[in-house]
Amino acid sequence: MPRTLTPFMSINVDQIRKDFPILERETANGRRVIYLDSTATSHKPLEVIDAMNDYYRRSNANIHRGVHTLAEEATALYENARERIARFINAASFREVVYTRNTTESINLVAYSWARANLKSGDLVILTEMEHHSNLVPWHMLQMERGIELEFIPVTDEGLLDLDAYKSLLGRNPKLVSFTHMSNVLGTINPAAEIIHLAHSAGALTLVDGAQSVPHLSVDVQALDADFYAFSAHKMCGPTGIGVLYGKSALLEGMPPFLGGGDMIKEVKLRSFRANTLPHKFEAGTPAIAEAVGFGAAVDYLTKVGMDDIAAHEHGITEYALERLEEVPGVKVFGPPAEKKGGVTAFTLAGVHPHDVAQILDQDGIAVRAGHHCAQPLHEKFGIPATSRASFYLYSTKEEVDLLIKGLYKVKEIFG
Ligand code: C6P
Repeated sequence: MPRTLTPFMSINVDQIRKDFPILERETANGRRVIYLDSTATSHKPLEVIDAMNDYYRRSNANIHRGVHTLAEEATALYENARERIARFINAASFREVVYTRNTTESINLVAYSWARANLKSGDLVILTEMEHHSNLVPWHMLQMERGIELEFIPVTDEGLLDLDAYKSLLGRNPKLVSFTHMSNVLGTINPAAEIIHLAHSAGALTLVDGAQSVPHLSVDVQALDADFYAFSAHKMCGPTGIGVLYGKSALLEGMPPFLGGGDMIKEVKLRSFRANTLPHKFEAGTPAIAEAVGFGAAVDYLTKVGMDDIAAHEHGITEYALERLEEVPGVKVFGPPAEKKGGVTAFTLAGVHPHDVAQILDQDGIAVRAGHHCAQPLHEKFGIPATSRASFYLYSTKEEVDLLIKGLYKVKEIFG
């Protein structure tokens, strides 16, 4: 039997679930949605939905352009959200918080702007074997274009980064170490501060893919000493269409603009332009204004609940889920034990394709993701094409884990 897990008491889940209207809905066959796919995207609380709704009802206008009441109000809302997001990750200044579309665009911004200005043929970029495609393909593209070299910190059988191998790679004078803070498949929480410290000692800069860490852990970019840090609003109770690239201001100052157009300039002549100050230099064109407002509401919401309490709650759920999954004959879980991971659990069920597992679970309203989760090389490393993945967030419950386990027994019954 599962042991008693105190972390479940860290937040009042019943109360929290009332904030998320979507958790009330039923699927076509009348089942309550059991949402175990927050790693793909999280649900949005009423505070976020209402903030965006209010923005369109009361304040809609373009920003940084008009002097009329609505334009000034919209600009203030957009910029005020940036300041709250900066505080949420403890950036030294709002100037270090660049709005992008998502984590993918944030990483591409570094690859296009910083890397194309600073890397030449033969320069080494260190990645890891557990990266999401968004932290692989931009570097593949640069490798093809520039002839940079790529090396990968290996993943151990337990699903951890091999730090001894990393230390050896650092002897090859890398220019950049770019790694995920938390794996979207294994759930592994990587020792980001140590990885960054080692990179700096070897003279390399660091870019952290925080798509899975910022939503689930308390992240302090200054304490980590990260040079660049990327994340998306939609995985942390905020809307789709907006993310952040955090960068140390000295680095961002020295980088050429990414996209050219309105708002990113100070002055334009027929044959030249002067770029705007930070962070606007990297924000060309009309941005996602309502989404920034929603993003601000999302960090307020997470702050109110408490990031440490959210992490403790997810830890409790994950520990319980791992124990219960182990009970199911034929289930193989990938990744380290609960103390080294966040609320993501990828698994296979012997003899059943992960897509079939997901489809049968869906008949009972249970939403898990199946596939390679945009981490194909990691799946190849483990010799499998795909996994099923259950992931948890602040609104996940122990009862939902029980329903997942019940669903897996049903899958086994169907497949004999
Ligand atoms: N992972 C998943 O189901 P975007 O799409 O840009 O917001 O995030 C990309 C991304 C980058 N890094 C990591 C570690 C991620 O998990 C993701 C998104 C989702 O696992 C969708 S593929």
